[in-house]
Amino acid sequence: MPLNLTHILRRDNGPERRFAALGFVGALLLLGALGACGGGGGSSSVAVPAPSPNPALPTLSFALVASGFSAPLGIAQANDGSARLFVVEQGGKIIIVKNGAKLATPLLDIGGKVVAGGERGLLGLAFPPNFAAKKHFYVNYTRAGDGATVIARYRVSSSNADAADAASEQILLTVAQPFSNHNGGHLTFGPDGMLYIGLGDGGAGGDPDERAQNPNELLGKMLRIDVESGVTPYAVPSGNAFANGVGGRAEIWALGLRNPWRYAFDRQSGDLYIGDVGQGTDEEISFLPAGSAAGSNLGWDVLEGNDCFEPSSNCTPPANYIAPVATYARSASCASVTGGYVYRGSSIAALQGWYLYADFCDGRVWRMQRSGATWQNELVADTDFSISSFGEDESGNLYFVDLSRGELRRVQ
Ligand SMILES: [Ca+2]
Ligand SMILES: [Ca+2]
Ligand SMILES: [Ca+2]
Repeated sequence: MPLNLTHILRRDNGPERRFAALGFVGALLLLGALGACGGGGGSSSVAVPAPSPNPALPTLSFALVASGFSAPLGIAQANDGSARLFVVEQGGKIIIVKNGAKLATPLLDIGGKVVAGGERGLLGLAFPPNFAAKKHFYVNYTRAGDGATVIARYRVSSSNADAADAASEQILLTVAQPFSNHNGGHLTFGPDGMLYIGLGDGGAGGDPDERAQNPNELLGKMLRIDVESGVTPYAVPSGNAFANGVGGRAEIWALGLRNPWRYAFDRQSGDLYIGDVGQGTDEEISFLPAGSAAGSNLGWDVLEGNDCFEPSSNCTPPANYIAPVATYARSASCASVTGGYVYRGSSIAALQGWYLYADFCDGRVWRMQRSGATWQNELVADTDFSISSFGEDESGNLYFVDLSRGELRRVQ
């Protein structure tokens, strides 16, 4: 990688930028094709600050739960009392982990529908509230053929709780993708029972068609839709930013995202934390407290983190701009934030109420917590894992998957 990579990234020109600016895709491609990024150790050209001397800082360990996954990039749980974890494999399978063991047969295999690789594939999975009665779930995948993002519902088999009916697909939403990268991919239900769909800006670099700030585009947004009301294919909650369709797309909840890679609501407070992958300078975490109104604008691509991006100086933040609560500098070769969860588990007292997040490329793990008007943000581990996603079990204990090693690990 050229030393002036950052400069290239910011200028948004040339094939080097196109490849390197992929953010998460760059990492995935590099991992898949070259093995150059992540998984090889924490030693990189990045200056890693020493962990805080704070004596309350927990010493975390990451226990292996299950291995042998193929490019795992998501973890979900059904909150149905089964204590199962569901690991999303990029190629299209959802693997069940039950009582600490992988089941041989996946919940679902839609490999035939999915184009996988880079930032594409089966990317997201969410179970609705009251899944035990509903017996269906939602996926986000990149469709073979045209590469569009698909949000679909699948039913669990009536005869086997560990199997989905592969023929039950109901497609709720498709979003055309102009480039292969920045597809977002995460799905989660909020405390309001709505499905939150994070979409990246569509791809390339520098949001060339200015989608993230365009309210008439779904790309570069957090969508919020009601998929459980019985309305086909979905209803739009009345509190959305443009719920009546005037001034923008009715599905939009928040604007100005580049490539949200994992976001989560704190199961206790309902606060929303979003990891947004940066372009050339800043990885960032955004925070929307419970009760936030629709229409928050997270800034991209007027801003990247706290820095002006377009224009590169003297930029005017958009209306309803919400600045990130944490940023860190991208390394010269690779950086990609993986947003995590607020820890509500039982085994690590010193992590209680702290939000955990990581960098996919260099394996660093941080915890952060609001302290009055400011945020405490501390490096808690410097690992050699390729943390593609965190997840929580029914009790709030945290896990992550390592994309390159194919492992599910528990934070403890
Ligand atoms: Ca895309
Ligand atoms: Ca742009
Ligand atoms: Ca931002």
